Amino acid sequence: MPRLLPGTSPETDVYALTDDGLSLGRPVLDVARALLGSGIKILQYREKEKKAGQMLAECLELRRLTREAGACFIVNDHVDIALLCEADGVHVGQDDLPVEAVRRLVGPDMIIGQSTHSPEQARAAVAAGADYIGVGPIYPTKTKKDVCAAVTLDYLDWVVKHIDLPFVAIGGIKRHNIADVVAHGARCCALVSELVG
Ligand code: TZP
Ligand code: MG
Repeated sequence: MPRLLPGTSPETDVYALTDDGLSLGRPVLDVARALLGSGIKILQYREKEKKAGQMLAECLELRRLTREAGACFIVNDHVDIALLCEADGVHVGQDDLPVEAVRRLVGPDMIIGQSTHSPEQARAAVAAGADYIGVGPIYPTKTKKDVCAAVTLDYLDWVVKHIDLPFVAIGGIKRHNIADVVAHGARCCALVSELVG
């Protein structure tokens, strides 16, 4: 089993992502403290509108808070910031730096996650050396800009059957549907608006 998510449960887990725009005016550090205080063990910093200096400052503090809480800390998009704050991992999308290039920068020990939306992308992520894949959006979501159509539980079923790599289901997952996602084999579910909002 590839390294993933130190300190987290091997059975089911909730993967929380930050989003200042959806946090009802609360600063990201306050939201993160609340998430970690309620038992979240995987936190991704995902802030699309902020400048690099602010992102680095927030990630340095989040690294401290996640370490204190024994939680895994992942930075979205920004390999440089992930390295500078000694995050556990970095998460990239299909239009970001390719996984092989990220690996050259971060070395063998940092977790690399990649978002995937199709069987082809999932297979490519495995071949490229990703440590886990994102699987989604399972349901429609307004949280992500330029998001593709929902991949539905069908793509999740395909991943469960064909991909031997940890994966995180994401996209439109809420209190009312998370049990369905878990019933289809997801052991880790990522939520943004449902948690920070
Ligand atoms: N990647 C696929 S869907 C998504 C990301 C980052 C956003 C999920 O947000 P929400 O609010 O949980 O639907
Ligand atoms: Mg990205």
